[in-house]
Amino acid sequence: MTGVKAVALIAGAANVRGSVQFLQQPNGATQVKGRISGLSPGLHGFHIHALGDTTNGCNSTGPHFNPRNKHHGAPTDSERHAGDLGNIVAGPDGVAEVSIVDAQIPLTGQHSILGRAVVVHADPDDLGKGGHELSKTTGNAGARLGCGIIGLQSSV
Ligand SMILES: *[C@@H]1O[C@H](CO)[C@@H](O)[C@H](O)[C@H]1NC(C)=O
Ligand SMILES: [Cu+2]
Ligand SMILES: [Zn+2]
Repeated sequence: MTGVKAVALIAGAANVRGSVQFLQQPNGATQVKGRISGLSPGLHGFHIHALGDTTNGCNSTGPHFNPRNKHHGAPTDSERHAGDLGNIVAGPDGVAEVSIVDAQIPLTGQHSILGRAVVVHADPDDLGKGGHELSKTTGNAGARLGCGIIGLQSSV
């Protein structure tokens, strides 16, 4: 199914704010576009987490979305969580422009990301390769600075 659109409004700790849009493409991949401000300059882990629950802030959004029971990895790895979108990069102004296309985060079907959360972290995601005890589960990306629940957007 194409033309499905979703949006997540990012909020959380301190001044982290933003908006991220998801567009399902004809080939089944999902285009992710947005802008997140209030970050420290540099790399920040960026993932789809399993739950759309912000009862306890971004901490309630569960682990990385992982419907195929894989280890954490890079977006380009075959061994990766579906939710592993790697890192976004904030400039000196603390703003990250998000532009990603990924084949494992559909907006329809059994492994849909609708109703789940997108999360931006304090630290870089080591993409599973940092040798830290958390590398294979979270990429050791640190605190959850901001998040938003992925909801359907008007299709016109
Ligand atoms: C989320 O978890 C972190 C790390 O455990 C903690 O420092 C923070 O206060 C928690 N945030 C909320 C809203 O509970
Ligand atoms: Cu995450
Ligand atoms: Zn992961």
